[in-house]
Amino acid sequence: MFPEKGSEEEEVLTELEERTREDLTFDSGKILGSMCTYPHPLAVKVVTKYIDRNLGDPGLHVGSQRVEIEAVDMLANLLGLARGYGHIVSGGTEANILAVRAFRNLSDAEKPELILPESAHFSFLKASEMLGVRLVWAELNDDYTVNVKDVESKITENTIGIVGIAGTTGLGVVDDIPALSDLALDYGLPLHVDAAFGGFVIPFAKALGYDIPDFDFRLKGVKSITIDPHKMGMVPIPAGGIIFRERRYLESISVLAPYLAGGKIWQATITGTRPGANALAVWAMIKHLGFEGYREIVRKAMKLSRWFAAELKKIPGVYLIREPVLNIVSFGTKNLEKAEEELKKRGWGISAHRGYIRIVMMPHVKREHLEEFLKDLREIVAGITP
Ligand code: 0PR
Repeated sequence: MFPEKGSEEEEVLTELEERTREDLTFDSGKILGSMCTYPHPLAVKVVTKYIDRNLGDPGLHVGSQRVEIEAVDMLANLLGLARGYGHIVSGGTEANILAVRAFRNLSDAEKPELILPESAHFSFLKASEMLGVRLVWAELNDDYTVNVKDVESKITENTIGIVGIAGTTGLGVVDDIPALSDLALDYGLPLHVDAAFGGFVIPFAKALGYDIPDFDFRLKGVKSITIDPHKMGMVPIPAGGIIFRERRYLESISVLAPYLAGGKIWQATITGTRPGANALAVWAMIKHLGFEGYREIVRKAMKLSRWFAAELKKIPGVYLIREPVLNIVSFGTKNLEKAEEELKKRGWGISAHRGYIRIVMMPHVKREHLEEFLKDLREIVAGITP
């Protein structure tokens, strides 16, 4: 009910504290299955300080707009381009929708179709429904990468583009983007890479010597990339990223907003009013951590994931779905549903709804949390009869 009278600030805060008591928090170390984390303190400071900035009316906040453009350029730079065209958006969902929208708008296909791996994130279902683009699913190989031959066999005159994934939601697998890029170039189609998760991992993991396929704009067929600062970038939600190789993609999805207080603009994002603070936080985090800072975060996460995968293998009745590629480890157990239920009862923030349990080594996940988890898992699996 909408209260007639207001309450004291203290009272409101106390009630919220009570009401959110049952939330799991990242600092508890119990959230192992999320791609979010506790944001970096600097990013929190920046968001608080610039909370009123609205990039939906950039003419009012010209400085913030310039910072957003620079943040996009720095992301483009990380991904192998000197200059990129895009935005800091609400998340990977919006970024993927914008890419599909651009591909559709630039195509003259009568019944637009998008070819994407069976491992693609559900955000493409939303894009499909909203944009009237039919999804054509490509099969996966035994290692859960997309089968490039199957992708090729599904290209028709209605194909508007191809999607590859650099860090799948379930397993953190990186598709053979170089092969997809070649295919896209051969057929004159744009390739979108969903690196919502992997974008802030792969460049650093590669620098650390991990053997991961190329996935970014260095491959000429790649025309757009989703890269989310609110995942491994340590920026508060909402902060997604969409980067296009060329300006025309962004132009193809821009609509005119002629009357804004700050003046007329062309707007490409789905959201109108949107947080400038988070875009500033993306910029601030990149400036603050630099390549080296992110590389160290990724070093720890990758090392932890390899250790964790090795520990899992020692548990009878537990098996890896595949060797980890990034800092995601997914495993199955005998009687998985029961194991999930028991783990949840012990307070663990995990899900087994895909037929396995996914553990994401986000920066808040420490070895001691995983040791606790392994202890519980061992007990639970030992107690479950097949
Ligand atoms: N693309 C990929 C490859 C993703 O993994 C995700 C999100 C998206 C796009 C969409 O990003 P947004 O959620 O930012 O729109 N993947 C996570 C997942 O489905 C999202 C998530 C994050 C879910 C934290 C739960 C959670 O606690 O697992």
